Amino acid sequence: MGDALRPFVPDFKGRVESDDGEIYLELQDLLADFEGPCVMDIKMGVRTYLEEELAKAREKSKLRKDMYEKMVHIDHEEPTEEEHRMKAITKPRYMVWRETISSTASLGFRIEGIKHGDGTSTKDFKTTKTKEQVAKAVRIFTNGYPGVLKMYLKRLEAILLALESSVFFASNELIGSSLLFVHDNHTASIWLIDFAKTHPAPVEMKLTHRDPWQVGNHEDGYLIGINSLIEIFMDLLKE
Ligand code: 4IP
Ligand code: ADP
Ligand code: MN
Repeated sequence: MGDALRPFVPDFKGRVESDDGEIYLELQDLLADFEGPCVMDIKMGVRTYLEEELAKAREKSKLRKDMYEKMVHIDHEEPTEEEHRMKAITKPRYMVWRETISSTASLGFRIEGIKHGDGTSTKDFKTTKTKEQVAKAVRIFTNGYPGVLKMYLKRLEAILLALESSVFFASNELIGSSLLFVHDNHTASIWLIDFAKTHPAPVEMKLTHRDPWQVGNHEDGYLIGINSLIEIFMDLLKE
């Protein structure tokens, strides 16, 4: 709450303890001021798993049947003969594959889900990979809401500036974190959410959030994603 990113994250209201003793963080409801909000969750970064998950998988590879099932559901040809025999794959194997069939690996972000103003929603973006495919989804998301593309672009540019001056961002690795896009007939905004897999990088390690990831450098490619999004929104505005 003391960082340059404060205007771009939900307000932290405090900790609450439920009756069963579980501790929760109470956050501002970002949808509260919207009427019939349209919502898009975009997962940021070129990598979606922690380095420690990779290290664990290398030590003792736990085989995941559920991830094999999710893989063959999209592409039955993807598993190797051995993976087909075991009917299971490791988590990093699944996560890396998901990154490459979507825009994560190439553009530094991917669309996770969209909810429209009428309440209908879709998470069918697993193979949305190219700039043109992303632009098409954003066109549908914003169709019928004049002015929101421009508001989104302005907000993205403000987020980029804040990230570049944020002490928190410079020293933390953001994995699996999202940008939440919300608009209605009156206004549009974007917030940073989901810091479940955000961790301080080793001390003295300043992250660029742009350099390619190599095991050990903790780079996440967050700013690659911001730049790609800015380019896509600029192109859409020119149409
Ligand atoms: C999911 O894959 C997402 O990547 C989840 O990330 C991830 O949870 C899941 O791992 C993985 O199965 P699909 O989106 O293809 O279903 P998120 O929670 O950010 O959506 P983690 O815990 O890595 O964030 P498992 O291990 O929870 O199944
Ligand atoms: P996870 O991915 O672990 O389920 P997230 O923090 O990404 O958790 O939240 C999941 C979804 O909940 C988001 O895509 C968004 O739609 C909604 N959400 C999260 N935080 C807020 C918030 N502060 N206000 C309104 N909606 C939120
Ligand atoms: Mn999330």
